[in-house]
Amino acid sequence: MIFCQDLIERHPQLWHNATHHPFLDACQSGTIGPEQFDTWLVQDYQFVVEFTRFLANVLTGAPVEHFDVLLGGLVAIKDELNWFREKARERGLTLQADKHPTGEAYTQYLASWEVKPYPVRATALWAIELAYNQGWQLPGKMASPYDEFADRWGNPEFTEYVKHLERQADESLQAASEPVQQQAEAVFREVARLEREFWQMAFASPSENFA
Ligand code: MP5
Repeated sequence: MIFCQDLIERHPQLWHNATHHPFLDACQSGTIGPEQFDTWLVQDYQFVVEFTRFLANVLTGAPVEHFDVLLGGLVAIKDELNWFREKARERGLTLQADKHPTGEAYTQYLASWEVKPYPVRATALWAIELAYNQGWQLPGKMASPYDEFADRWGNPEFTEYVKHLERQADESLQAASEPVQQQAEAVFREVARLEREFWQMAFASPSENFA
């Protein structure tokens, strides 16, 4: 028997590293470099495009009782994609950039999880959303213009959405076999590792990137 919270308790360091990063601290203090932030923005847009496909895929495996929450997520992601385009326009960025190898690796993992049993996909979805929900909130109130970004993933409605995702993942995990629960734990660990690498990719920009 495993619950989502058990996964965090079993891997505290991994989860801490996924949700705390100098990139986020620099957004909080307003000292993040424009290149670092822009790298994150462009690469995260690319990630969210693929994540939208993943979310749609999770819906295809879900019991009908889970549709409400997932359809709400799909509606919200439509607004989010448009919001990314608007933010890119404001900052004079093109979103047509190539994916960085780190983002490419993450989206390849996402695609590979699409064939996993529903409880594994539901756990991955919850972990990915929780990583941003916590990561953007933990440093405390962010400097402008980064406060708008922090609010997107830290606002009370998004927090509530993530709790619903947790409930649904928990429900599906309770009915899952031991091997499926083990797969969910393995995917949770991958999400935590990939989230950390994604922050690191943006923070290292441009020195270690796009050479
Ligand atoms: C999310 C994200 C949250 N935008 N980027 C990464 C690397 N991880 C998680 O997903 P969403 O769809 O923006 O809520």
